[in-house]
This record gives sequence, C-alpha cells and structure tokens, in this order.
Amino acid sequence: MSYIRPIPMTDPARPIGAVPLAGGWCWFSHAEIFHRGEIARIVPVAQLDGETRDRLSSARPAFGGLAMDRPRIMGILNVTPDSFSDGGQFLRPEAALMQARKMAAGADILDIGGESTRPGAAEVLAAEEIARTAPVIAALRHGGLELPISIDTRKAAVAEAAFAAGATILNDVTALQFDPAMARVAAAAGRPVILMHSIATPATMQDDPFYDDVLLDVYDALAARLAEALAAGIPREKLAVDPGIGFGKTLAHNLTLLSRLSLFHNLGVPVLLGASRKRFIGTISAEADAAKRMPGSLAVALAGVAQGMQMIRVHDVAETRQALSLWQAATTGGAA
Ligand code: HH2
Repeated sequence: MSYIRPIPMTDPARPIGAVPLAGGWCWFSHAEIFHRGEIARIVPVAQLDGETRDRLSSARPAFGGLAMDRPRIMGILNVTPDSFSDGGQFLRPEAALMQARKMAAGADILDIGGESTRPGAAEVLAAEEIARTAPVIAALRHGGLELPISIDTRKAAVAEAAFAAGATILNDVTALQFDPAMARVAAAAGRPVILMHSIATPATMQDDPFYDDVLLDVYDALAARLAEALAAGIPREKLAVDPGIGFGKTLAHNLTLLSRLSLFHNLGVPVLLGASRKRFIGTISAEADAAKRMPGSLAVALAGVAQGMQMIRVHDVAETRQALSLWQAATTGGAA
C-alpha cells in the first residue's frame, strides 16, 4: 500500500499544474509517496491518479456549521481540578463561564472537557464529569452563546448530557473506542465527531509507546477508526480526524507527526491539531511551567496551519487569533 502526502505550500506564486490543498489556503504541486520499509519518493501532482488528486484537492464540507476554507480556532476550557495546564482554574462554574465568554471573542469553537486526559490521569466517573460540564454548557446557551461547542469526552453518557445541554460536536480522544455505546450515541444524535488517535488509556499511554512507523501507523489507525464510524452510521461529512499529539507518543513520535501532518489530508476529512502547551513544547524550550508555553504553542499552531490543518485546538485563543491573522496577512500579502 502507498501513502500519499501532498507537500503543502503557501507561497503566493503557484507553478502551472499546482492544485489547492483540501480546497483551502495551501496548494501543492508535488507529493511524497511512502511505502513501508522503503525510501520515500517525490512525484509531481500530474502523476497521481485522478481519484487521489481529487480527494486531496477538493474542498472539505463545513464541519459543525463552520466552512473549512480557513483555519478555525478551537478554544479549550477544562472544567477539571487537574488538567495539565489549566487544571483547577475553571472548576467553579462562574470561573468557567467567564473564561468561555472571554474565549468566545476569538474562538470558532469552544471545547469543554470535564476529565483530564493528561499522561497518568485517573478516570473520572461519568456522573462527576456530567456535573462539571453540562451546567456550564447550558448556562452558555442560556446566555445566548451561539458558537459551536464541542464536548471533550470518552463517555457516551457525558456526550448525551452535553448534547442535551447544547453541545453540537463530539470530541473523543479515543475515536469512539473507550465506550462501546459512543458510536451509537453519536450516530443517533447526528452530531459531528472528531476522531483522535490515542493508544491505551491516559493512565498508561506514555509507558514506552511503540510504533513500527509512527506516521503510517497513526494514519492506518485513523483510517480504520473512520471506517468504523462510517459503518456505525456517522456520515463522512460529519467526521474529522486528529493525530493526537502527546497521546501515547514520545518526543520523536510527536515531531515526526508534526513535520508531515499533511499526510492526513489523504483521509479526505478535516484535520484538527492539538498541541497547545503540551509536554514536548516544554522539553524543546526547556520550560517546565505549562502556562508559560504560549510562544511555543503559537509556533506549532502556525506550523500546522502552514500544512493546511483546518482546526487548531488551543488554550491561548486571543494570542492565537492575533498570530494567525498576521501569518495570513504576511503569507498572502493581505490578499486573503
Ligand atoms: N488534547 C487534550 C485533550 N483533548 N482533543 C483533541 N481532539 N486533540 C487533542 O490534542 C487533545 C484533546 C489534552 O490537553 P488538555 O485538554 O489541555 O489537557 P487535559 O487532558 O489534562 O485536560
């Protein structure tokens, strides 16, 4: 089997024959072709078969009501005592609401979670997770917030309660694998779903994760999760994928994925990148305090956008919005 990665470009000058990448702000004229165990080759786009070229270049459908022709910012709100960077800050409902309203000014989606999935985290009971998240979502909706809200959960009961309270998207870090009822609940609710790659559970995922080839293994796993979601009755236009930076991955694994993220466009659905404040940023920048990793997080977010990532999950919404606006202005010469 071959794996085809469009080589993403953002230069204002496009050579003849270049095609848009996923109908978005990047283009490509060449692709890198991988076969397991072989050295990659680079081929011009004209050498790709028509179906592959169309899949890589065609516009993605709107996701959760958001057009995917520009990068979208997902703001993170962890209503938890123990999340790795904002744990305990927004556990009180008033604090959560204030932060959500602040983020709403710059975010396209709010992602609300009631269970930390940081490495080593213990599981939270569904009832507790519901008590943390559903009232915040309901209060935001009662207050008139219209932005898409995603519920970051592995549990079907939590997703159902969040949908009833007004959440519109499911963000499952186990890609519907943790809870056997999740695929059915998501399909019945008709809500868009983000399928994130992870191995094992947060409690054990960083215990010596191993891949044959991390890029191709994560790609295959996401392709399999997509197929399962389709089989469960969730239509393709309601699905997005995420390589799951930091979930069962070493520093080297994360960097391999980040440097070749555009491979995931070949899955034909929007791709989300979540790297904000994660440990690898601290390792590379020698910053032990997660709350001080905003500059590194901005750099990684922009590197993702330069590879056509349609959604970027971040803690620092206003800062990311500013960085993105300036990146767009500087790469397009103000034309976009
Ligand atoms: N990362 C985290 C949680 N949910 N969802 C998606 N789709 N992608 C991610 O990369 C992702 C995610 C972990 O980060 P955070 O929510 O900040 O921390 P914690 O799990 O400790 O609450």
